[in-house]
Amino acid sequence: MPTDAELKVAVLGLGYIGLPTAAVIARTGAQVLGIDVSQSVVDTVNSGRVHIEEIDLDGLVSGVVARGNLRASTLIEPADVFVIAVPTPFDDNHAPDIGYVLKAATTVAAALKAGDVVILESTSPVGTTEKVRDLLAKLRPDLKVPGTGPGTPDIAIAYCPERVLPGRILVELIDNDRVIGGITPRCARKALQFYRRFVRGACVTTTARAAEMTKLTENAFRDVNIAFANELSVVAGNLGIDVWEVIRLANRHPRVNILSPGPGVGGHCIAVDPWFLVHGDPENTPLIRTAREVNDAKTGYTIGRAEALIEAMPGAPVACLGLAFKANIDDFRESPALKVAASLAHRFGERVRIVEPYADTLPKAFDGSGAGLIDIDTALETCPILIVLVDHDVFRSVPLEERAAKRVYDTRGIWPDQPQLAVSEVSPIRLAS
Ligand code: SAJ
Repeated sequence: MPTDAELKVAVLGLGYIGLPTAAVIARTGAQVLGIDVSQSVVDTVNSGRVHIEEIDLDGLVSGVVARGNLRASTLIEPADVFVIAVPTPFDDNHAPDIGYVLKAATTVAAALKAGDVVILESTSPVGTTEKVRDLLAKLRPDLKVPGTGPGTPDIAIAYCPERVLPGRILVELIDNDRVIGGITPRCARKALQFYRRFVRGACVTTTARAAEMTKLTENAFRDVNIAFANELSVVAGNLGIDVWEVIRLANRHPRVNILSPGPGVGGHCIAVDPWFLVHGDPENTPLIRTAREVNDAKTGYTIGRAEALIEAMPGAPVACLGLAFKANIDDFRESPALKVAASLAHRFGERVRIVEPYADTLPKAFDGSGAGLIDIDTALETCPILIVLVDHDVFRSVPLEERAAKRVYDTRGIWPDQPQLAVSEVSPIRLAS
């Protein structure tokens, strides 16, 4: 293996995972080339700036670009290690689409030479790394690929899923344990040598298929557990019981640890990845499928509860607190909070005001609704109805005296001291999928 300074790494896909990964590897002194299909992303990175918000990423990227350790391009170049970090979306039937992965592998094939290591990091259905191997074998018959017959292969191919949490990406890229699955044990060992250069957490090797399923399992575990909390919140809501108090009390049991209910599950991982498991074995995944359906249905349920509260006070202004898919980030993609707020805005028009400290303007979903963007102080002064949709710190810290007289639907449980609505004021609503 080359020294850190000699090592050439190509990272395909400069998104939420690829760009931080490229920058962290560049910080070790390696020569990193980031590849992206978007010229504007390439130009932004080459000027030392970032196109995504992530804590400390801007400083890191500007430093490694200035030192010449990170460059970006739309075109592939030879490298020692190729890391594929492109999206894996699903279609309307929840079937995974690995088209971007195969396209990236085709790009890699053009630059591949004996001795290289190819690593897939994108969340992928089980069997994808083998499909990458088969494609490379087809496109490069001059190279002996692993797992296709006797003899030492020319290249190594492995799957190593990213597991970082948005908002903590740079910390977790270094500190989290990594699961490294090789097409063969030798492939896993080659990939392990690469990750040991920048990962402080333990690096554990296995097969590519087990590593692929491990990644899907982690996010399905979280989805199932959030679904349990969301189902409880519906039952408790219909009974007029504070679900947050019930969860706090139940969690005092030494072997109970219930997650938090909310307006649904957002982001591009937990709401997507469990479907890859369901699609792989539809007849044997009733629990994982139902959890997905419960979490999706929680958004419609939240809209129904909020509408009932708003209708009970005709004409009163309503503040929706938060649009992001989770606390303290500016990411609105697949956000249940945004879906709830936009639905209320289109139904109740200019009565609805949105508070989102991470937005300068309202997203397109509000076009034509009449809703406006205001700050938290104005909301507290002017809106008798508050719908809490995101647990941003700035909302959490509003003291009781500023909200005690409000009618509040707190979908995130950020204000445990808030007076509860009487059972008679809460209309029972079915959680319909
Ligand atoms: N949520 C709840 N209740 C909870 C926890 C989360 O309603 O108790 C909601 C959040 O508000 C949000 C959604 O779930 O809408 C997802 O948020 P998250 O913080 O659980 O996860 P992500 O999507 O930001 O990141 C997840 C992480 N996976 C796990 O924790 C198992 C991260 O480590 C993965 O790297 C990431 O998915 C990914 O890229 O797969």
